[in-house]
Amino acid sequence: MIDPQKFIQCLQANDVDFFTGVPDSLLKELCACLESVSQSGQHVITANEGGAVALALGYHLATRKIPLVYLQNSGLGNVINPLLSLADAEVYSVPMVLVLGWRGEPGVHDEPQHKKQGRVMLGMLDAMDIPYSILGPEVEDPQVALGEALATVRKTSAPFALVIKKGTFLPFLGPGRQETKPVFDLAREEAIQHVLEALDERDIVVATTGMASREVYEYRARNRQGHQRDFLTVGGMGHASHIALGLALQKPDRSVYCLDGDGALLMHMGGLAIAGVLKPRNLKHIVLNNGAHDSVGGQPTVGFMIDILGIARAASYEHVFRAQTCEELKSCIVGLKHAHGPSLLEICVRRGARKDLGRPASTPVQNKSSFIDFVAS
Ligand SMILES: Cc1ncc(C[n+]2csc(CCOP(=O)(O)OP(=O)(O)O)c2C)c(N)n1
Repeated sequence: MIDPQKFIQCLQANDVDFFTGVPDSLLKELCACLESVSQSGQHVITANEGGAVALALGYHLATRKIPLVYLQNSGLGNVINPLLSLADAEVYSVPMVLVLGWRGEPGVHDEPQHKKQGRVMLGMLDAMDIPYSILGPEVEDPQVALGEALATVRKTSAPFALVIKKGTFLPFLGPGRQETKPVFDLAREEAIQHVLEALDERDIVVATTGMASREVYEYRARNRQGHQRDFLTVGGMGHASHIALGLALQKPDRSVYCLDGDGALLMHMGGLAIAGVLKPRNLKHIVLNNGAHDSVGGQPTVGFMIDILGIARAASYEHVFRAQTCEELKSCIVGLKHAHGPSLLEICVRRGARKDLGRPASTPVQNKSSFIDFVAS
C-alpha cells in the first residue's frame, strides 16, 4: 500500500504541486493528506470534476507546470467535455495528471450505481486516447509509476490517468482536520427524520446521493412505510433537484420534496436558476448543509461560507427558510409545507453518520417501479 504523504512528496519533488478535484471515498486518505500538506491555494476542492479540469488548465496556462486532478470515476462524465474539447492533444494540448478512484472494479463488491461505470471506465479512457496505469494495494513505492506517468505527460503534453484501486492508500497519519467551521447540534439523519415525519402520505421525496438516501431508506424500513414515496438518487450526484423539478412540473397537485446536500447543490448550482424561473409552486428544496462531502470522508465544501438562501432568492425562489435547531426545523417545515414555491429550506447539520448505517436492500429498478406507481396513484 502507498503512504499518501510519500505519494504527494514524490509529486512535489517532480514539480507537481497544484492539486484539485472532488473527493472520493477510495481517495479519502490522499484527500486528507492534501488538506494538511498543501500551502493555501495549492489545493482546491472544486464544485464538480469538470471545474477541476478547467482550474488545472488555467493553472497550467499561468505557470507552465503540470497540475493534478483527482476524482471518483463517477465524475468521469463531468470531465469528458473539458478533457476532449480543451485539454486534448488535438485542441490545447494541456499536460495534467488525473488520479481516478476506481469504484465498481469488476470482481470487487460495490453498489449498483458503480458497477457499469467501473466496468466501462478503462474502455472510456481508451476511447478518449488517455493513457493510464493502474495502482493497487500491492504497490508500496509510487516512485516508478509516478515517474513513468510524468514522463508520458511531459512527452505528450496531454492528460494521463492513474487509476487507483480500492485499498491502495494507507491511512494518513498526519495531523487531523482543523475544525474551523461552526458545529451544529442536529445530525443529518435526525433532520431527515423530522422532515419525513412531517410530510403527508402523498408527498413525493427525491433524496440526494450518498448517506442521505441511505438514511431515508432506513427511516422507511424502521417505520414499515415501504419505499415507494422516495426516489433515491444513488448516482448522478448533483442532479436530485432537477429530478424533483421534472416531477414537480408534471405533478402540480403533489408536493415534491428534494432532500439535497450542500456538495450536491454546489455541483450543479445552475439548476437553482432554472427551478426558480420555471416557478413550480409545489417544489420544496431542502438542503442538508454540513459544509462537507460527508459521505466520502467529510472533506470541506464552501457550504458554510456562502449564503445559500441569498443565492436561492436571487435565483427567483419564492420562499427561503433556515433552521439550525430542532425547534427551528419543526416550525420551518410547517412554513415550507404551506409556502407556494419554489421554496428552499437550508438545514444546518453536523458532519457524521451512524457507523451501522445500512444500504438499500432493493435494487434501483425495484425502487423505480414502486415509485412510479406511487407517483401515478
Ligand atoms: C459526479 C460524482 N462525483 C463524486 C461522487 C462521490 N460522492 C458521493 S457522495 C459525495 C458527497 C456528497 O456531499 P453532499 O452533497 O454535501 O452530501 P453529504 O455527503 O455531506 O451528506 C461525493 C463526493 C459522485 N458520486 N459523483
